[in-house]
Amino acid sequence: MIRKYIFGSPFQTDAVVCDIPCSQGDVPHMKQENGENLSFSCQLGSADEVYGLGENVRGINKRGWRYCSCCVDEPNHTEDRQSLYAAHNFLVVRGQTCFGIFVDTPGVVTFDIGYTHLDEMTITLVYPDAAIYVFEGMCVLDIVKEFRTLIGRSYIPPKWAFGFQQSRWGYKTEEDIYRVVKMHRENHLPLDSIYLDIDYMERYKDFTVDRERMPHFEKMVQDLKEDHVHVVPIIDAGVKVEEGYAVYEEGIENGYFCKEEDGKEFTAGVWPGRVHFPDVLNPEARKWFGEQYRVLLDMGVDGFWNDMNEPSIFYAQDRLDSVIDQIAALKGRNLNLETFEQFMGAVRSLSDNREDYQKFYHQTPEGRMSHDRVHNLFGYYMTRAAGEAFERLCPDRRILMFSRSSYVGMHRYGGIWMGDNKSWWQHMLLNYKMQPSLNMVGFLYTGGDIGGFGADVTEDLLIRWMQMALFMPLMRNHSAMGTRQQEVYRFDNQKILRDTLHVRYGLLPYLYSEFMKAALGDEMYFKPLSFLYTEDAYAPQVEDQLLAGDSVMTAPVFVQNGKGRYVYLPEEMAMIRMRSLDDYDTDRYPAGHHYIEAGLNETLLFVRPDKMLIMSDGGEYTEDVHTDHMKVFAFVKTNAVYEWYDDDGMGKKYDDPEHMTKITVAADGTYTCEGRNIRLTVELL
Ligand code: MIG
Repeated sequence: MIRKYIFGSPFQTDAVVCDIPCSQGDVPHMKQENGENLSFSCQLGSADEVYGLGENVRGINKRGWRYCSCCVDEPNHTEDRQSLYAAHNFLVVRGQTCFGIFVDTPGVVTFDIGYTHLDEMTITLVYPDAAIYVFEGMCVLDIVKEFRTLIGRSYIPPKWAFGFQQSRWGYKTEEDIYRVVKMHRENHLPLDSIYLDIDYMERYKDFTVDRERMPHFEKMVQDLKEDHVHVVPIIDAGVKVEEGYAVYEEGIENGYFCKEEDGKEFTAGVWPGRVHFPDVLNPEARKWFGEQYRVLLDMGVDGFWNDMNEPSIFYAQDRLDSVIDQIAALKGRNLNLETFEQFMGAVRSLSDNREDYQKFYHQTPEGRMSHDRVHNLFGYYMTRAAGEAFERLCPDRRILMFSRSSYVGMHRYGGIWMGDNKSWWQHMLLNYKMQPSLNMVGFLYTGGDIGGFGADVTEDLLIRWMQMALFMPLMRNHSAMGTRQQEVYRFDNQKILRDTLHVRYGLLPYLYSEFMKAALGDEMYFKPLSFLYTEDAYAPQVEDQLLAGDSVMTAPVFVQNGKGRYVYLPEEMAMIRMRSLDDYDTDRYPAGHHYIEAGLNETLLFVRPDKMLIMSDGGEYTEDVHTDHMKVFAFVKTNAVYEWYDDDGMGKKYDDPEHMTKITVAADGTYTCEGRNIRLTVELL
């Protein structure tokens, strides 16, 4: 049951794809207040749980903190933050009553979830214009599905994007790129793609290639493709201000950049120095910006990542000028506590200053809008620009696309990565917890930088992180310039990392199948235990175990020097302690709490009763993974059935029933396949 309420005159965000009639009267479950700001509150029962908000800090149960939807380039994903790169204004309250709420507004929204008062939740809108949707259902999963149906089908990447991907800010030349790929291939470390960060561009200009560093860019893309490796370049939001640079000149000529009150282009500083922002909220400008991706598509590229699109602002030109004046005035003075604070404050005020959002405008179909009013849409619309262009330019082919900033609705055009995490054990756990929250709001193709972006990784952290990421759809190792090099071939225990990677390629048929079924059915791929085991009183407390697809529960080791971990089983399960594709042991555990050993080279997987995990024999790239023979780990009580989805991984005929194969395994280990005929080796658990 979905109800829609309109407040003021909301901006059409296109988050929602279904037209539903508006309800009259009050928003159910919430008390409305029209104070200084429009707000809605409700009491929380002591046992109520609150889920949602997509990409944000803290737990899966969001209770006990205040969060803010204001997309920001925040490199510190610590507990004291309130916003990261995204605005995902969807929550589900589960308690005496179960309901969901989606606040569709592109301005800033705050969520006080038991922060000011332990037992109260208040949602406050900075601008009182919004469409608010309320969902009622029997359980969280029903509500999520209602919401997901409302916002439309999630983006589906090409199959190769489920392989292992290597990235680092700091690969500068063709030689760098070839070498990284060669090191993977030579050491039999599976790989499907390699990333280009900002250094491939000519002076950080979007849609250009630095021909000194990469003189044979097209050939490199082609050579690597022959080696089954896809090259994925970064695109930044800001367009460099430079005479003679075609993208800049065209944008100026046609008025496609965001402008200030007086009509001149708004100038910010980012990587290239001064930039203008493409006005992606203006449909014509969006189309134009999307067309630019063609330059790289024509060079053979078939994947992109959109960065800095909160948009990140190092400085606004006018503020920089005034700060420089303020600082100059301090020259020669004996700075004390107060004046030094002034100095530091002035410098700190430069980046991502919300006041700057009021200085520039978008030319939207609903008229001119201050950026501040629509701030949270920028990353979404930049990625939409690309997604719409891909539909026009290569309608029958999937292109890999993911973004840093996002809003609900963008999930139809691309995935996201979780931004600049650090090489911290805590961040591995944080990224794990984000997965189900992101799935709730439609983002299925997601993942965090494996090994951590900032700070120096340790070998054991990388190993544990790789194990944790075995089921993350976007499995990418990425790190920042200046940090310890963290490609898998840099470490002593290469065998563990290699075996883990081969396990990933073994898992691909299951992972892809579960991802596709979740995408096509508007369901969650990663679920917290409490969503499935709704009657289990302990399950809501478990935030370091997740269900990955329908058959498997994962329980990674999240602490340094951990030699195992406590695992909670809401029902009897069969464990696979996996060291490599052909080295593992198995055991059954009854429901309850268990301490289970897991050495550094071991990953714990749990198979649910009457479910199975199908595994290929592995491969060194996705096309090398064959499915004519598979191994089946089946935990059969009476009869285990698996619906296996597979397709060519490139085309878009997703709903063809040909893609489904039904595998049934009986208690004696005999099996049948309906659909494709595959040879199975059954291992009863
Ligand atoms: O402010 O392009 O999150 O993945 O390597 C840094 C350089 C800009 C931030 C991205 C990160 C990327 C980096 N970018």
